[in-house]
Amino acid sequence: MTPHADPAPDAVRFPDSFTWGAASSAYQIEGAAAEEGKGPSVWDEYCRLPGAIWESQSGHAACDHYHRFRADVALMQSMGLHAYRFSISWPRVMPEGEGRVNEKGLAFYDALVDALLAAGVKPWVTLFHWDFPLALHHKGHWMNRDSVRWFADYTRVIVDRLSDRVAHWMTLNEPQCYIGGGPEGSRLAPGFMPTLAERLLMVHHTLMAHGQAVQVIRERAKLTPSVGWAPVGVSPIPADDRPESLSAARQYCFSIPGRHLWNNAWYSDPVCLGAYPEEGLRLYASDAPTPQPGDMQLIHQPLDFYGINIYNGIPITAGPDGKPVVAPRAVGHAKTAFHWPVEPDSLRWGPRFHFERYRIPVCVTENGLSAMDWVSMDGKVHDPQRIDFTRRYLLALRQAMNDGADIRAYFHWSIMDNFEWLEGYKQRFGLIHVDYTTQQRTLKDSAHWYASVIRSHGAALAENPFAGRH
Ligand code: GCO
Repeated sequence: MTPHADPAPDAVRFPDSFTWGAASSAYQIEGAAAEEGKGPSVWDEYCRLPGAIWESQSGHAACDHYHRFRADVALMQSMGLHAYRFSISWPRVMPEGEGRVNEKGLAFYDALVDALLAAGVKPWVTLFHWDFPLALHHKGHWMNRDSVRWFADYTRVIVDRLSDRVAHWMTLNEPQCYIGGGPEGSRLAPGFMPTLAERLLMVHHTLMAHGQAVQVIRERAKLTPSVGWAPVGVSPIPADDRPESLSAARQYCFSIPGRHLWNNAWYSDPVCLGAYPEEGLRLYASDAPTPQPGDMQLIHQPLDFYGINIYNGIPITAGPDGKPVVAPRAVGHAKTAFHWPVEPDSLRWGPRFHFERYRIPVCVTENGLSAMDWVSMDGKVHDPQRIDFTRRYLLALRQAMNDGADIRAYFHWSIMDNFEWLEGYKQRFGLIHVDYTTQQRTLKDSAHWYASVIRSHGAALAENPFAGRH
């Protein structure tokens, strides 16, 4: 990472209408995993599998947010958050995933939404953030075309109960991850290893479920809804200033780089353009599903925003033929505690490329880092790297807006330290530190700094947050 001069305040101020938030997901923070009628998800079962999760940890207790949400909302209010992005646990509301509704589960989200509104924090709801109902997994998971109906029925229950107070909706979080984006499939729950053809069918059904959920929201929401989704973003970064590298990076952003599912366009083109990309149809060939009449129209529903989760990027340069070439990163480049590269320009180019292709307003629905945070002897949690990281990424996002991209919101991942899937509690992403033994919350220095950024509509990004320190 290189130092650079502090920008002028008016050069970094965001529009007053810009939404500043923070994010979480149900399984990662709620706990109460078997309480008050909640049914099991694939994660509840997967965490019992020996060796699946670091030190055999689980989301069974997590941050106990289910019981502590009022105090947590008060902390969000103290930070001046405009909005809070959280997910709803499908099996907490429908224990078998379909049919029976658990009133106590619905009542929890009712109370959470009311607490947020009373605190002046807008609820942004993600309907699915990986915690697939175990009972439906046993009926075929996303492999079963019935999953489209299951998800639509679940969406209807939530919209009927909450849409008089919730106006912002995301259907799916990161299908690239929960379907198994990597070449070897997915080590995430449920931990099965379908074939490429099976995973491509699962993607098709999950995209259809997205589309039908959008229809349900638009048909039944009481408040006029703003509907989007939250895929992960593969974010190429031009590795140099040559125009051909910019073109190569833009091309790479929507390419299908291999016979795996870690890409943008195989998911986002059907959703935003109504068709699978030709490059993918050629590459996946007979493994690609054959859409039934009406499938692609169902998937291609109008969206009000394109949510995108971006943490880092891929440096791309143009080869002699102008085609994208992945450029090497500098030896010793900056990394997070998760060993992810720190690449602020991913938050310039990822949102910009997606806006240029789909012409839908972009919301950054996740961005943040894991750091080695602990409570210092003074009782505070000093996390200068989260401050510098977030400052750099937000300045890059502001540049995307100067480039002409319509960016509407930023949700920091995460509001609090939480269960980081296969890593258990080893990775701390939170603006708020959680002591998992006592459940004590401590606002980290970054939470106080982020509050100043929100209050100033971004102008505080112009100030060196470490001025005066040696
Ligand atoms: C994801 C998920 C989050 C993660 C976060 C850090 O993007 O993988 O949406 O649940 O916890 O991104 O990995």
